[in-house]
Amino acid sequence: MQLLNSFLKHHQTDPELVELIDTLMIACKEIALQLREGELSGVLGVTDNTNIQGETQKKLDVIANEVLKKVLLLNPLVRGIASEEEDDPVFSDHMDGRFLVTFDPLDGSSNIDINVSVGTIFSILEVPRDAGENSVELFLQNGCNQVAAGYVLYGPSAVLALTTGDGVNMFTLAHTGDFLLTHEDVTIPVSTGEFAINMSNYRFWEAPMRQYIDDLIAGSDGPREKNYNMRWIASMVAEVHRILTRGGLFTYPWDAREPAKPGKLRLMYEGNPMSMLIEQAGGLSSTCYSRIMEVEPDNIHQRVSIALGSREEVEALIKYHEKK
Ligand code: P6P
Repeated sequence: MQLLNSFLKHHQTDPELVELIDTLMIACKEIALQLREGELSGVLGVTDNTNIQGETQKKLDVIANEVLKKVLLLNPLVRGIASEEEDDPVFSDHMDGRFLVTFDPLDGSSNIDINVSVGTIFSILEVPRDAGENSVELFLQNGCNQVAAGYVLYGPSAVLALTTGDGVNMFTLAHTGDFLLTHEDVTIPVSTGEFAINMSNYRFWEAPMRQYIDDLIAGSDGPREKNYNMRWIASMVAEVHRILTRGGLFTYPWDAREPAKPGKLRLMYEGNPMSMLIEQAGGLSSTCYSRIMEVEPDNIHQRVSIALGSREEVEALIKYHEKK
């Protein structure tokens, strides 16, 4: 089994990017250990704080955020970080740092207290060449500018899914503390019979989304002429991992509960990194109207409607919205 570090070097990955990924994995290993302890180390449950998203922070949200922030800001390659759990970007002392890292430290954290899979999602950008002083503008780059993206899924096993722009590979955390290559050149099946959506929001969706879901549920009796299965884990990392592993469609579309927001999920540290992984594995990732990685951000915490997964299924969903 090949070690993460030697795999990246063997594939001529930029040595500074390799070093940054190693740093990220130091944090993720610590998070994995804290999660494994669970109730035993008193890290479950909530804090008295609410983050900028308006969500009650879990103890482990804060722990994961602090671990990632600490190790990244100590690395001279890192100019700054942006986190779901931080109101504003946090800059290091390294003004000549080459990279910016955005992350959701513990995605799906509503699942922690029920012992269901959660994950860390990360996206790596380079500081723009013409960058001046530290400002949020340094981060406001579209998803095509990402130099690397990935997640660590803390499930029955801890698995890193990583792309540096040359395909997707997965590495499993061994008891030795090493990430070992376990899935090389991951490719998403072009078609699928499985979709993931939170059905309780049905009445709030746009008509094309309701029609699309109605037709999936109609199965072989309906216009799609095949039966579908449904999943909803309420942990995007777990849903995307399933899709990378066996195909599928995941969507969290715009809904009328908060019509001013384009969607629930965040572009910079959920939509973009997951879209890079999905596209690098041969899938598609869309707002239902346009490619997510081409959305120009104007806010570090901006939200986006997401539909991603098996190419043919995302294309079918987009067609329902074109008819609109
Ligand atoms: P809902 C987790 O909070 C998250 O950001 C994603 O990981 C997940 O797919 C979604 O929200 C779940 O949202 O509305 O079903 O709880």
